[in-house]
Amino acid sequence: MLIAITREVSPSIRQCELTHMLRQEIDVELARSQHLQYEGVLRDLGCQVRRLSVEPNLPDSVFVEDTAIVLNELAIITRSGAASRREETRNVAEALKEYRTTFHMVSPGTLDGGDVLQIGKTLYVGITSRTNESGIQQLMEFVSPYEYKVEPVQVEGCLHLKSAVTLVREDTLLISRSWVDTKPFGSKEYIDIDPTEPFAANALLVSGELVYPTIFPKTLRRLKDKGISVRVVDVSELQKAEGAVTCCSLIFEEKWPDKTD
Ligand code: CIR
Repeated sequence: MLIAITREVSPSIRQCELTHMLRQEIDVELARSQHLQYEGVLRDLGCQVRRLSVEPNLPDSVFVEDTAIVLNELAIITRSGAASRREETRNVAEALKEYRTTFHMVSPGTLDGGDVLQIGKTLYVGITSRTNESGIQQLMEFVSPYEYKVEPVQVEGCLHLKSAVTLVREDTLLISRSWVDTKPFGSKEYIDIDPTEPFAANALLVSGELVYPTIFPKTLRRLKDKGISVRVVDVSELQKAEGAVTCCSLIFEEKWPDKTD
């Protein structure tokens, strides 16, 4: 069984952090209904959605992906590069304790989950305004006993590594080459986003199905032309908060036999 941890959209989402986008009016009710539809798609794809309680004073708390890295063997509670987001980890950590042994990142390390792209036993980690060297070093120390490899990746011009590149099928990456180079990822198949849709590289792969925003029709066509099966969701209001489809959930296998406590 796959678990998807999510959190209701905060009523304060209009005060969200923005780094590379201009502030636009967010329709909070519409954001909530889009988020419900997103959760519905995750359920359709076999996830048991576990929704955490709303955090009225944490504007970005719907973006749970940034608060933790969940691997089969362990979970790491991150320390966001945005000070306003550090409180978000509290009840995510509580929830994750039921499923995994958890480790906590500490100062001066910072890392956002949006900067970690897992491909098998390799964790590609974006070096961004949210993720620093100490965060990457701590991540390496937590995961190396389990034989994961951590590969730092330079990212320029966008918020997170997964704003620039995501896995859309085994060995196939959807990429914005103006924000990240293909070199660190080696010999994979690459699908380039349509250049008129700069935010189009963020896609969420769940059980072999791709969850993808409605508002990038040209890139969507490129995915379909490559034979990729896509479930579209309208997350336009969440995109105004510089979020997209990976950032609204933490998805993992419920049971992992090696959990020690
Ligand atoms: C932030 O700037 O932290 C939020 N407004 C957006 C976070 C999106 N997170 C993600 O894509 N992993």
